[in-house]
Amino acid sequence: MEQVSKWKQLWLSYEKKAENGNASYFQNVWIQGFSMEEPVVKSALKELTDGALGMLGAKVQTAGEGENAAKSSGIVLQRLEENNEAGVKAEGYVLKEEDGRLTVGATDEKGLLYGVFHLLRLISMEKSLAGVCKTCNPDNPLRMFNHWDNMDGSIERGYSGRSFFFADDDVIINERTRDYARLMASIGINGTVINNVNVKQAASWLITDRFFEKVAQMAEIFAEYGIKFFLSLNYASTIEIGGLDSADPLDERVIAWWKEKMKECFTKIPNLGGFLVKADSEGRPGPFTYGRTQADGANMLADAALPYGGIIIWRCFVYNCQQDWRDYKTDRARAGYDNFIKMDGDYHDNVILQIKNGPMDFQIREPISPLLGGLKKTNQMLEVQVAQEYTGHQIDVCYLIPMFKEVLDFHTYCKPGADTVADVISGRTMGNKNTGMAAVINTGNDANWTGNYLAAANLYGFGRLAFQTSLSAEEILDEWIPMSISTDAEVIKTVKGILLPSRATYEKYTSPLGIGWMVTPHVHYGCSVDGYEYDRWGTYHRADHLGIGVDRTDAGTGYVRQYYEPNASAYNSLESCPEELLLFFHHVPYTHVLKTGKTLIQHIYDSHFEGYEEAEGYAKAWEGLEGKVDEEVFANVKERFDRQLRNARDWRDQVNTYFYRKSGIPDEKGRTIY
Ligand code: GCV
Repeated sequence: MEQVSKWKQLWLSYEKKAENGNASYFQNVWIQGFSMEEPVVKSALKELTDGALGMLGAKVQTAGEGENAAKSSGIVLQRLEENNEAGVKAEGYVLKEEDGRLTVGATDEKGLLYGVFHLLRLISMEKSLAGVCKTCNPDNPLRMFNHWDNMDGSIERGYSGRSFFFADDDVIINERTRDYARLMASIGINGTVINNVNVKQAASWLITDRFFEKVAQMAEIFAEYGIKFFLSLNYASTIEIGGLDSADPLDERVIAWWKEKMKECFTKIPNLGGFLVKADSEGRPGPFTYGRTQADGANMLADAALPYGGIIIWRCFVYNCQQDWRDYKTDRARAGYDNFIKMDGDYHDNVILQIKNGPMDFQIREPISPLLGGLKKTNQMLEVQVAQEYTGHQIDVCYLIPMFKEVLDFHTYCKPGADTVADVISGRTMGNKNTGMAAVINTGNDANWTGNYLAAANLYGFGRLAFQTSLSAEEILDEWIPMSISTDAEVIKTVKGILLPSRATYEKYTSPLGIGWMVTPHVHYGCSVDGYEYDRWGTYHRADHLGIGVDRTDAGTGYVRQYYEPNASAYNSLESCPEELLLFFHHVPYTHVLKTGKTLIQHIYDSHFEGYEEAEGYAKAWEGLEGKVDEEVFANVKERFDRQLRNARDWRDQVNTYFYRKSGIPDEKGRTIY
């Protein structure tokens, strides 16, 4: 359903902005060392022209290649030598203004495009370009979006309409394909996987003549914006579309089939970067069926893709989803590490292991996956979820960048001086290049792309953070709000006041202290404290009348030992375990006293009452923006807040009631619990 038509270009709407002396630069635009015919350069020029006209009413007077640039005032788009004074590296850029001349310098076309988008960002934020001097290089080599779009048009865990890549088992190419590519490039995304990792039915045929032509056409549009095209693969393609009876990675027939298939794929889709694979996970086929390792499977595909420079991104979300809840020994949290650590060093150079930020599954609070940095000789990529599967379905406001920052800043202790997750996935720890960040993304065909207009802050924020991991959650909002909502200082303050603490608020009214889940099974929205307690998914809270939590210490499942010291010991002890993760690591009595001086049960009550009140506060603050922000945006977010408050109230009352009934301990403050 079309909801917010005016905002369909999100932060690239190029609406009129304050001029601030910026218009004059656009009288002359010169290109030096780049070809105007090169597709990415063409895109950069088009953005510059459209942006200047829309935001400043300025018409680009001269757009040409030439030496005159050295003398002229205006904008110079300049190719730099690889070893340049400004320190610009691959895909990076420098912006420099001097005496009325503004240079955007880059060593390659992608860097130039990103530099142009940076320039437009400054205009959109109503900053003056005078005196600007900034070099930016991407921190992560790969900055990717993963779409879980199915070919029937549905989106697994999608909360903003249908797919804009697929419908009725076919590939869609329309206006939105290019709009999408522009938006992605504007935040530095350089790779996209368009189909769901659960590859079934028609999607298995994406790597065949049935779809090559359309897929190549889409990939070509992405290429114009410097975005490599990726597909999710069905590991059992040899059986499902290849007519073989096996997918054994060591079977010569399987190897030969993939060699031919890769040749065909990379020839027919020139902008193909490689493939993403979910194997041996949640019913998907994989090498375990044949008694082979994950490395056997990944390496076989990688070898076949190698002649074409292709990479295989192999997911580590491998666990037993047929667990018996009676079994206290098996611990799903252990599974990723247990399945992948043994082969550290065996994965070929064009394999990247893609690791979810936590050991379970994108909960509002989890520890960092011990595989990140646990692997010391293997390319790693961090996977986060911008789609709000467990964090409010883009109904509840939940700005996720603070959580992603925590992940990136986490010290794994894998290598002195280069041990944060950001170090590991940028390649700083191991000096490797096939690394980066991927996000399961929150877009759909809703006119505003993300369902809740405020959820676009997560889309934007992920891209910006993947490019520059040192940006703070607040700095990202300082860009996104003026570009997307309003440059009015009061509006910026209010929207920031809603978004910045919203993750903490969501955490307060949902599951406490790192235990996670407690959601309506399968749907994953709305409270159901025992929803997953007696199920097969390995997702338990183990609450009884005395306490709650999973013992993952030495005395329990031993999961803590997957971390390096001092993390392992810190998590192992009740005293030193960070309290926000207490119930993830320990089974704790309700009477346990926290550092705040409150008992655990009182903390549960207080945080749930607080969380609801905070959500009410945000809804009220948003009401105050009526007339100050675009009407459609206002109405869209207001409607979401109405639903968020109903959800938060249910969570508050169900969680509090559940633990009151289990423990029999009343709320010290005598508030209503049912
Ligand atoms: C794409 C969770 C989600 C699934 C998803 C899976 C994954 O289990 O609920 O929808 O499948 O993660 O990451 O593969």
